[in-house]
Amino acid sequence: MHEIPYNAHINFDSGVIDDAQVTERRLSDMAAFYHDQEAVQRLLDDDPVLYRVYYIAQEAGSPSLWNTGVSVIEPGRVGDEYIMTKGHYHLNPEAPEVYLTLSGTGRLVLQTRQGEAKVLAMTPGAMNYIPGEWAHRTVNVGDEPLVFFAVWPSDAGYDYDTIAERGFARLVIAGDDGPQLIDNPAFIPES
Ligand code: S6P
Ligand code: ZN
Repeated sequence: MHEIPYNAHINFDSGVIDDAQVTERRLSDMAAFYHDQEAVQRLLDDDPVLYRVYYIAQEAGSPSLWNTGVSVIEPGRVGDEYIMTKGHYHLNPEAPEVYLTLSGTGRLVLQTRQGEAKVLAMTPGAMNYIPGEWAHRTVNVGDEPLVFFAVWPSDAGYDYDTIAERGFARLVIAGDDGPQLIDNPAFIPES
């Protein structure tokens, strides 16, 4: 595989990478991922964009080729749940990932198929290491967009189905005193 050096520019405030590809997720793309379905129905008419991912992908297939990207998660809530990503396992459990928060305030929710769970803080400068076997979801708990850079091997792949079917063990919701971590009553463990 012939790799070509590249130079890209990230706007640290908006998260936009010039000339990158973009994936846009609206509420309708992920309605089932939120636990308050009445709140989802109330918001579906407007169908807001919840997050965008600007990315530069290498050809899939080799762990030595890395994809890079910036995710921009909008602030706000769906019911008492903060706006968040779908979350996924990598299909390749040997493909890890690194996140670097550029702006905003978030939580990185992690779990393994064996039932271990962790939640890490995301504030500007936070560097989060995600081992290959850990599912990962980011949650914007602040009032401004959560913007973070990510780098991951091009052979990682995405398993969204497990999360769609079983959910995450922990949810980040808005409590009286700010973000609060609760057990997800609808979570279905794998083991
Ligand atoms: C890719 C990496 C991120 C996410 C992005 C959106 O491995 O973890 O670029 O794709 O934050 O999240 P999701 O769960 O919708 O892909
Ligand atoms: Zn990932």
